[in-house]
Amino acid sequence: MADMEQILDHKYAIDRDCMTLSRHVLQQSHSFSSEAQDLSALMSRIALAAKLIARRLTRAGLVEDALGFTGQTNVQGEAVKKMDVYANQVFISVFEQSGLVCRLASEEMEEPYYIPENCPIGRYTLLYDPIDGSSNLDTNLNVGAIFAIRRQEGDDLDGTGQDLLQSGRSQIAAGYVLFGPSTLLVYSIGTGVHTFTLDPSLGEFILSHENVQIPAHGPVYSVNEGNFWQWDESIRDYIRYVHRHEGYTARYGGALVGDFHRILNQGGVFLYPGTVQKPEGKLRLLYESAPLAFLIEQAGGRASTGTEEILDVVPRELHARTPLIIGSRDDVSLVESFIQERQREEREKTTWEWAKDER
Ligand code: P6P
Repeated sequence: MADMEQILDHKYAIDRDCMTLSRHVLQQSHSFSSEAQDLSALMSRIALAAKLIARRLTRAGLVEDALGFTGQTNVQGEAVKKMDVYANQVFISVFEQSGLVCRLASEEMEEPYYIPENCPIGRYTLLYDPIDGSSNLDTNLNVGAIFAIRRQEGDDLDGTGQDLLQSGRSQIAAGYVLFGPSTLLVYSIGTGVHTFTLDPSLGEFILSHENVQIPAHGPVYSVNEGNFWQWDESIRDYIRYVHRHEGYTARYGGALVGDFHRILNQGGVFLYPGTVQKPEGKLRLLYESAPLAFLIEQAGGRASTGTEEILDVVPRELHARTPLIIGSRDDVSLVESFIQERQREEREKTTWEWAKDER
């Protein structure tokens, strides 16, 4: 008969493999309320979407019509990849017949998408970027999916999602899927940030890192320096600073989720500032910056436009963009200090010119 020590050894391993996403959400909710049950079911559906997309990605080079462009452009004016369309549909399909999500708002769809049979009982809206970083697809580099869940409040009378134009503080859950060597699902319902790793042999996401906390400072700065010529002088000041001080290292993968995941785990800062061509920046608020800002604050970090907390920004339209500076508390503040210094100098210059004109 096995002795107690052997039984306990098995128990740890079995318990670990039993810490699935749906069980963890209920444990984090400390409740079996209807909302807790809803969140658990929502996360399970997102996990199913992640598995379906991961399965296609791992075989994309072998599957007819999986890679390459569709020849269309999306509402962002970006060329649409076949995988963008596939992943967008996967998220829709996993929520049909769910009774959970009445409406989905996606980077790939100009207007929100309604699932009539889920409305009005469906009490939630899913906002998502189904494949983020799709420029990496054809070279087998990491891509991601980003999601946020908001309660379905108010009436979207004209179907354009005007009721979604609220700050990120109204998110009740957020996360991302990182399709890399492992498929990771990182989420928060406001009780910390937790990482799950897909075990393909089980077909389950299993808890691999609970209560992720970002260091107050880290060595990594992640930005596309090819845009240097397009940046505000204050951002150039920050880049010149890190070029001239020891202890910094540049990492940029061209896909937000992978760059963010590195910062979350190692510390540092990711920046996508406004440019001459895109003064508001490139990244979208509702389904890219706001979900990641929700996560980073839960992990002890910060997310800013440079002058405002991302989670306080109220968008004027569904696909609104914002500049994004996100990561370790001290590193985000350092970038902001260069912006504040330039603003101070500008005010002094204006005052001086005004005084000179008065003389
Ligand atoms: P750039 C991918 O298209 C994306 O939206 C983000 O995933 C990524 O951080 C950014 O754009 C990269 O943009 O201009 O550096 O190629």
